[in-house]
Amino acid sequence: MKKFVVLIPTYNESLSIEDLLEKLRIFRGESIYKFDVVVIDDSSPDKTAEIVEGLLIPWVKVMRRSRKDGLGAAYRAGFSEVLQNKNYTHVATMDADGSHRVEDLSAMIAALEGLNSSKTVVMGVRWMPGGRVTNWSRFRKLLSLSGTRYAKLALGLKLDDLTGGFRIYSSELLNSLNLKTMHATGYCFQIEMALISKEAGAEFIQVPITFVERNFGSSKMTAGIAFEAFRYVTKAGFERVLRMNIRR
Ligand SMILES: Nc1nc2c(ncn2[C@@H]2O[C@H](COP(=O)(O)OP(=O)(O)O)[C@@H](O)[C@H]2O)c(=O)[nH]1
Ligand SMILES: [Mg+2]
Repeated sequence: MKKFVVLIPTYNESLSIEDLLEKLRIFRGESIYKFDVVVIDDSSPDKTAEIVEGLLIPWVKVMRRSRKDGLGAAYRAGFSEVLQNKNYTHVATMDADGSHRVEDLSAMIAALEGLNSSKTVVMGVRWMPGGRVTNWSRFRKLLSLSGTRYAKLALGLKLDDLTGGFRIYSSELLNSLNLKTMHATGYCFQIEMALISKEAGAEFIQVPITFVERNFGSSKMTAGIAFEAFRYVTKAGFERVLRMNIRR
């Protein structure tokens, strides 16, 4: 029997997190999978962590971190924490702001049935037939689409949404990765995870999702975060070409 834990990184998500947890509570009640949730909070000044703890939901834990340290660092710390619990067979990741819909999570869990390997990644994908983005500015759409296309080409990854963070990893895959050698702080983390998962021989399945831009709070995306991803992909792409030439 599969046992899931859902990781939700938060920074100033006090206006969204309760709604998401309520939707997860309803889904959990109907599902055969009694998953746990870990909210990874970077000491949000808007007291996101205190709000979640105040809800006193037995299957929801808060992992408090001392300062805002980026999405990548939060996820790496979250993975290390939950992998200590050997009961978890799968780790799902999703945003706190309502952009990742609980309805799509159930389709992603169902997609696991079609996988054969023990090292697996289910990718929630906006840029494939059936996938959608609502309420996003043209600029954000362009940034996400061109970022994915560039990374796909440079890194030779046959995946259609490399910057999104709605995924399910098998614990066996995560345990085989050396998370300590990863450096990405921002959204580049998602690209790096896809790349090292592929290098570890993971089997991927893509599930179309509808990404709904947040109604409350604000995005933590910055030009610096986008540039970090561009620099990472360019460097990793050159290294890949060099390796291919050496092998010839
Ligand atoms: N713990 C933690 N979470 C973060 C950090 N930056 C972003 N997040 C969370 O990551 C998720 C995605 O961030 P968001 O700002 O919505 O990105 P966007 O959807 O690309 O605009 C949200 O749940 C954020 O609260 C961070 O530095 N630390
Ligand atoms: Mg968002």
